[in-house]
Amino acid sequence: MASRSAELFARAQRRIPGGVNSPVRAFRGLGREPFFVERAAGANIWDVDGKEYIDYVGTWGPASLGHAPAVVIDAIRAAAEHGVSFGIPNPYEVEMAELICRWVPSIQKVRMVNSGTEATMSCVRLARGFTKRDKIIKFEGCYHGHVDSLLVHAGSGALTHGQPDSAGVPAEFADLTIALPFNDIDAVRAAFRENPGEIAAVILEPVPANAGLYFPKPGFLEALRRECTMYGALLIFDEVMTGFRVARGGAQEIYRVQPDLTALGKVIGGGLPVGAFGGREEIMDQLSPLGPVYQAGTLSGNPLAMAAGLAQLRELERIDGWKKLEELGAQLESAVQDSLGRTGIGATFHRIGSMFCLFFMAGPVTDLASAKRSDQEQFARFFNRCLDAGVYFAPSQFETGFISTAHTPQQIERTARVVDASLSS
Ligand code: KE4
Repeated sequence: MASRSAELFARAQRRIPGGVNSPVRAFRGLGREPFFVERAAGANIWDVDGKEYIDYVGTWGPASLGHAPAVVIDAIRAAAEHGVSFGIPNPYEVEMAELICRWVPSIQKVRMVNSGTEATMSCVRLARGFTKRDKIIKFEGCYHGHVDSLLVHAGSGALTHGQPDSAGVPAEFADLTIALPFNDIDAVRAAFRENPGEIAAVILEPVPANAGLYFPKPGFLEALRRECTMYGALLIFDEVMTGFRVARGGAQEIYRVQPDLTALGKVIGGGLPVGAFGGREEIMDQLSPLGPVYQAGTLSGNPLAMAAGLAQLRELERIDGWKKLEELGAQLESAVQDSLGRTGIGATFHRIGSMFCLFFMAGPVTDLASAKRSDQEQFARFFNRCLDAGVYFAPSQFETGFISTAHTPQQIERTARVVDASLSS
């Protein structure tokens, strides 16, 4: 008899393109159909056929406290009793803005939006309005959501599905985007020299996590900061994934480099649709209604989303969640490295805090080109073995895994045994 997931997927494909509302969920290239989720709690998810998994996707990053944490559920319930949406300024928005500016010193003013895509899109428009320039530098493999001008050499699902340059983006848009290899500061310097006075901003994930996970080389972020300052371009950190996850102040706290604008999302919403962008006051004040750069949103600052995000962020601070995430991440890394040493498999494990990725290639992995040398068939076999054993990793070599504070050392230990068996078979 067909599983309920299979029945639902058959129905979904008749009415939803590819049967999914976001391509990364399609399990393409894995030789299996996606499962459908019934419910999630803590570090676990259950599919509609009753199978339980330890979850390392965490709804792609937002679930830093695990799924459905009581503090978030209670906050949503309390807020909902006073109304679900207003379209009118509400106290939650002020509390969220004050918290973000307190935790991320480079952000003097911030505006709420409803997704990471909106956050990066708004950063780019604001940078163009502030500098009165049109060109943007991005890096191959970095993914900044499905913004037209940033779907050029993009990562994440665009990369997984072989569309790093999406159809439907006019050449005129793409021509204004200069895509360079990550970690190549000479290429950045050359681009600035070849486009004098034309580059509005450089946008990047300070820790790229959408082509698998890899890191800025020592000095790279500092050099970008200097080049942008020298040429009058804005430095934009897309911290939709790293914000509030790798540290309370995000990657910019760890690497001590201050961007001019920061895009945020995921963790900030406690699982509800939230994004935000912020930065220097003189830049942010170019936004309507103060300035000429228009940006808006019916549901921006939605009270339920703000209440959920505030509850999650405050709980992370109360329990020093970042310390716990580091401990759990280190436990997983130690076990995986032991397995790699014992099996002799040419694979590269990268981790920062609770974010991790296992590349099926010997390394080093420092940019998209090296990440793409991974053996995707070996990844697919590994992913399927782990899933069959009840461990759900991100369903693509070009994604990143996430641990939550709800994961226990015992679950990490069980995961390590599943990983070891999957690598050994
Ligand atoms: P959303 O529009 O999906 O909320 O955020 C876009 C985005 C922006 N910047 C970074 C660094 C991101 O990682 C993302 C979205 N991440 C993907 C996972 N790699 C979301 C999963 C999906 O597309 O379904």
